Amino acid sequence: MSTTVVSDRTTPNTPPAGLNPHVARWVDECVALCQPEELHWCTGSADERRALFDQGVADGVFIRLNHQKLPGCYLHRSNPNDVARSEQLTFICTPGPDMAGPTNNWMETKAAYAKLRELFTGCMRGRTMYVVPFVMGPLGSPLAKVGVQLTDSLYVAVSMGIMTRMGQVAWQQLADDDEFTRCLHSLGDVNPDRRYICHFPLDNAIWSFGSGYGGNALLGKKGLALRIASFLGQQQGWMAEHMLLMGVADPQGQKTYLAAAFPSASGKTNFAMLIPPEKYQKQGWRITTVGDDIVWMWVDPQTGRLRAINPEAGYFGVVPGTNWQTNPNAMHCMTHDTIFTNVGLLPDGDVWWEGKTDDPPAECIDWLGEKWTPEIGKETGKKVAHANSRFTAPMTNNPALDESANDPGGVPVNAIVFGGRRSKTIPLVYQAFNWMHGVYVGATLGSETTAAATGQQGVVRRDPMAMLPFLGYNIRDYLVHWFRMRKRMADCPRVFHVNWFRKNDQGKFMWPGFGENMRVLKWIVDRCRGRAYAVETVLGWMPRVKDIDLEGLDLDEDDLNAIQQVDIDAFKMELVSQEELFLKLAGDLPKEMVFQRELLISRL
Ligand code: OXD
Ligand code: MN
Repeated sequence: MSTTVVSDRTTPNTPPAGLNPHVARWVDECVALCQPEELHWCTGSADERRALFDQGVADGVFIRLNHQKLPGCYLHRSNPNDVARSEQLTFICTPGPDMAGPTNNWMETKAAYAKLRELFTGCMRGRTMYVVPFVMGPLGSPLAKVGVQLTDSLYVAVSMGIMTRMGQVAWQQLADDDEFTRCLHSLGDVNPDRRYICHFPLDNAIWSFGSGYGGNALLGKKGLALRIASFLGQQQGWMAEHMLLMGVADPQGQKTYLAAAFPSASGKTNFAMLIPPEKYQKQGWRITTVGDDIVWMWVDPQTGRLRAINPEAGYFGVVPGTNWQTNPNAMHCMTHDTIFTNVGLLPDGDVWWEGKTDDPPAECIDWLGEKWTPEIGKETGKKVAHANSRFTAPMTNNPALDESANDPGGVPVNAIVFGGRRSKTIPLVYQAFNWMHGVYVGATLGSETTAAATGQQGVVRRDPMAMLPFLGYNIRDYLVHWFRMRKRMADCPRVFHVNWFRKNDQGKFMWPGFGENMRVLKWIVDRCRGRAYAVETVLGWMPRVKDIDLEGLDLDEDDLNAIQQVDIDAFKMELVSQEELFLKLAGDLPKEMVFQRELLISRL
């Protein structure tokens, strides 16, 4: 860990003129607690970023990549025990357990502060504390929120500069207000036994100790923009969701915006950056990205329609499997000014991960910093990159960035899409009958677990609205909030469910996915615009085979029928497996959920 004096290289390293007195007081308190050797007030300037990278290289936090090939790019290797979100160590801290609800880990507020204070005491001795002011959301947006993160991780400070609107702008947005999220973070000794990610929604505060992993340590992201914001949204009548946000321009030039919730590492970034097949491009279809992970939505009082912003300013995407075929826009994003975490290092200072190219390199250094060759890989089963290795890149690197990505007024939401990672039972696409049914579809979303969180992979778990790990309060109140949002809207988005991951009996994916998802997207957009036909089924509205364009695909109508097949017996089993969620909610199940389940049973 750094013990160098930053102020030599990144002056001025003093508090900004006219520092907000509430910030000043809180920083003083945290300095007294953590006892850092140095304080670095981040300004967000390009000079500062360069200086921090230089220092990171000197300290061994970063490896400078080949700047001829990858200008401004760096590699970071994390502690091998710290490569994913630690859901079992993530807590909602409130006076009583009911506020946190049955799906969250709960700690009593005072007990949590006492435990954490002990850990934070003196934890930054000999280290630099970075003061990182940031804004979540376009500047001036009615929903934009300011946070200040104090951290002893240079990697975290630099990453926050990519993922948020960081620096001077945050002081301007905050002015003299006391309303900012107090985010305290320390790497501690990166020991999983002393790792706690604690949220205090009633205090608008997050304390994270013992991890440098993005989802645990970049506190603007999962902590502020989802857990704290979901709580604030419920109190104030808006929504914070684990969703991508994309625009679909049709050949007439009309844009339809979709917000889509898929669980972690299940293709949100790929879908948000989709490039339509050539035929569609020629017709004039174009996809633009507003965001790939989080949306904040509110009802415009003038129109009664749902609008949304992406609170983030960058992407923290999974790299394995990403290449110029599967996601060219993500590859563009990574061509400059990107931090790669836990990927392989090639002899020429480039990077590699499984799936980047068909053939592995003859030799490289793996994510653990050890020599790797295909022979070693075969013998030991070791991978070059960690399965949850990541890229961190500014959204301005994306050639398909939506023109409204920085618009404080956000974009209208025409459709909400829920999607799981399901190898069996769940068809490619269907549309919910209405909003209330759509909420039920989202609430009962099931998905196979991935490497984005520690724990067993590939088991189906219920992940309501893909928010299970990110809810800052009781799931009962969250579902009621979703149902009640209907009353605020004069016209509400159409709701859909998709599954790109269905497999046949041979274990092969039945649908090609990636850019070809455009074919499903077109049906969704046409449904929103009243241009596409659908048949009523037990699940909802479904396209007929002829409503999905298969031209140019290696699939015939029978294949599509198989992908869309609804097996009633399998669905009855699906209902039984939903009981896992219903039992957790027990007596607290919102009545709308019970009614929707009864209706589904009666249809089956
Ligand atoms: C993420 C996640 O990193 O959901 O976005 O884990
Ligand atoms: Mn996510």
